[in-house]
Amino acid sequence: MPVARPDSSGARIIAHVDLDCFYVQVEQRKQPKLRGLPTAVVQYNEWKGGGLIAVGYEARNYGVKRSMRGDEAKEVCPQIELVQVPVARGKADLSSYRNAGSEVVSILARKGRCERASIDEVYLDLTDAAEAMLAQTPPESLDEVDEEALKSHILGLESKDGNDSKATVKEWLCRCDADHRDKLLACGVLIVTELRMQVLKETEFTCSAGIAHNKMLAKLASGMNKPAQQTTVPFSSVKGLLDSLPIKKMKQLGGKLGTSLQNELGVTTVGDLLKFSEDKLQERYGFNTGTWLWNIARGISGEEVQARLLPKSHGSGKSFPGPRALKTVASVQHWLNQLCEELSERLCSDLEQNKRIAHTLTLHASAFKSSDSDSRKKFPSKSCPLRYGTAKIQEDTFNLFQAGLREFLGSFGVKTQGSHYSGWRITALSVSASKIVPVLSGTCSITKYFNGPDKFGSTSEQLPDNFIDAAPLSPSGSESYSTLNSTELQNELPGEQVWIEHSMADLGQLEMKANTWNRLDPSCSISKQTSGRSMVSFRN
Ligand code: TTP
Repeated sequence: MPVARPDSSGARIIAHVDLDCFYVQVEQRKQPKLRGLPTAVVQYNEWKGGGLIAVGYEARNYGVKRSMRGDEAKEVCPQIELVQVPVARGKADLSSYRNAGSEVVSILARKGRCERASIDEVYLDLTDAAEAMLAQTPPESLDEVDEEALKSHILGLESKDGNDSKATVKEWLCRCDADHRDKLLACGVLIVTELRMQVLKETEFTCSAGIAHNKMLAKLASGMNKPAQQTTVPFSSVKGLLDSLPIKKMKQLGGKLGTSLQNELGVTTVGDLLKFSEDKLQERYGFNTGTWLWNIARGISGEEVQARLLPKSHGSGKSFPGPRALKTVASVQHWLNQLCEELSERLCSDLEQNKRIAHTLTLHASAFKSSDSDSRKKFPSKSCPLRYGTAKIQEDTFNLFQAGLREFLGSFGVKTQGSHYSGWRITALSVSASKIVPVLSGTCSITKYFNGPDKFGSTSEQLPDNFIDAAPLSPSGSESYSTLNSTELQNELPGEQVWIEHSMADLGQLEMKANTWNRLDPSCSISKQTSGRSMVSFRN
């Protein structure tokens, strides 16, 4: 459930930056001949031309939508260019998109605290940069304002006296009589313009942005004018914005909570919430959620921009819809091995590049019993401490699968071992690594991560990963960047921790030398730097 956080005392300047038709832009950069042409990216699945996962703006003008398959898109736009998602290990490979997202993040992070919210979305806290600009070069002191900044949308601002909109925007940005909040916001507009132009220059990608006094409003604004535009929400226009905003469009209200507000309180827009007292909302939805609802109706949100450039978890998944559902243990093991290989590679590069180590391995699956395909029973998610090394991850994941399958079949009263009963089908598999923390400098601490006491018997905990969330969006590989929203939490399958026996008894005595790393994972080797810090390198 959403949690209310008090609004911070001073005015903040928060931006939400969202890349436009992201996968399409990445593919167009790879193949410049596609630029300007109606283009879409399709999933790795040949059926009816594959499902569209990203649609370029030229194609949208012809009526092409993400919900279509390639064949349908060709009907509405015969000249459409369909690009297939890159493939590796028999499944989609999202690494080029992930890396492209990282390029953008590294540029945006130059101006303020930066939180990577998804593969192509970033929140920025630009308060300090805006305060500094206001103190040194306030917009009112500028003779010229960048043309791109003048194209900004300022909510609630109307052209007057026959002025064209650029002149009106300039006047708003450079007002001497504006209050401190609006002056800071004007600085935010100029800073975000500069950042977006820098992203375009360095990466060739366009992005859109929302600039406001909190994350919630910035996120709402960034989608209002796309592509390659930015929208600002002055304090004075917050009420107008929320009054007409359909309740389900609000972040965290797209799911059950939004439906409950609609059905039980007759709320259709966020503004309708203003009719209810905080007490009433608390009485109906609990203390925290009640206060949160009362706050969002007024555009209040104290949620901080977290300093986070790296994902909170890594995941690799694949779905097997319809006739492709898996029905043998061997086929499940085959695919788990592929997924684990990808996960292990990503864990190793995270360790190498970012010096981070993951602690928890989780398996999620979707399944049904062949004689009972309508059943709502869910395959239980299972977790265990994560051991580095592809073979170990594969072994542990397979054990998690077997534990989950036994429990899943048990829920139907089937007492047999999963491998001896053939009446099950698997329609999706996903394996993820979470609880990722920095490796403290020094070899001892690295040893601790591999052999520490928390390796076994750790307690059951809720994990930030969520198959329901991650798999349908990008069944091929996911990264979780931010905390789950309420809908996701309501759907979340907590990963149950499973005790797995390993022959690790000797690891405690191992010294952290290069050959030690080779024993931990033959695919990783370690070299000692002159500083005494350890570096992991990888042999292919
Ligand atoms: P979005 O930001 O939702 O969309 P977009 O960037 O394609 O377009 P827009 O300009 O409207 O923001 O998603 C980012 C990328 O994530 C998208 O390019 C492809 C991928 N994606 C999926 O793979 N599956 C999905 O269901 C969605 C929504 C996105």
